[in-house]
Amino acid sequence: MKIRRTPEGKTLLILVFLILLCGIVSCPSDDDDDDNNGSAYFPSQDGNQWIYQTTYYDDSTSEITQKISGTKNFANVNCQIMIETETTEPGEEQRRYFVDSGSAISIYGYEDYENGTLVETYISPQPMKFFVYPLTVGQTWDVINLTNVAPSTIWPDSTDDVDGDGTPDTMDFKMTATVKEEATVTVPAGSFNSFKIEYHNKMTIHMSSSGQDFVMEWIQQHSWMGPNIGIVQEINYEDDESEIVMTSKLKEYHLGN
Ligand SMILES: [Ca+2]
Repeated sequence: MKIRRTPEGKTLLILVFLILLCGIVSCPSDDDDDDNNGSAYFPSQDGNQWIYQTTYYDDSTSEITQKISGTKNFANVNCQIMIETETTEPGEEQRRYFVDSGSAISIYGYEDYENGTLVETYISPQPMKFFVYPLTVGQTWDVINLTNVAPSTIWPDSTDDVDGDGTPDTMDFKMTATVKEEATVTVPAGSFNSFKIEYHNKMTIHMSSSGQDFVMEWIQQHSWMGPNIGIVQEINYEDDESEIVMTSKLKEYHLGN
């Protein structure tokens, strides 16, 4: 998903999960072996496309299209490109850069375009491992695990002086993924056997003013991944599960094989 502001303007808190969404949907690579399970789990062939019905916290709706299209050397890594567009934001496009290692899908960053002009580039301080595969219920892994970094390395729009005392602060940030269950999910595109993955964040800000740590933990998102299909459904949260930011349900998909 694109970077969006929540009602409270907590851009930083939702930025990471927005990046995630793309990686989750698919992530191919040139060194992908046609015989491995990755291509079965993640239909990552060039040209594959998914369309989602999305509902936001304010009940507004839109349609999001994600398409795999080409490759690019991004952050010195040969990545495949996932292009996302949204009906409510004509002219805007986000290109996300992924690698499929054969056992994991990682996102390296993204570029935002407006009417064909590059307006923002984000390189993740660490590749973000959104999937490992094959998925099994109960497995868990670190998506990203950063220690003592400047807040702006994770959230480009964030100040590095979070407590406002004139001295930059540092933070730790860890996102953990856990496969919660295997279940059948019904969306407009049909009913699919899926794995429900929970993405949990823990953020620790080391405040220079007090020497204290500010710690925040929250569930950022649930994704239902359908083997051979892609992301079937996704729900993103604000601070916890009671505050839904957006829900996306698969409407149609076009997979070449
Ligand atoms: Ca400070």
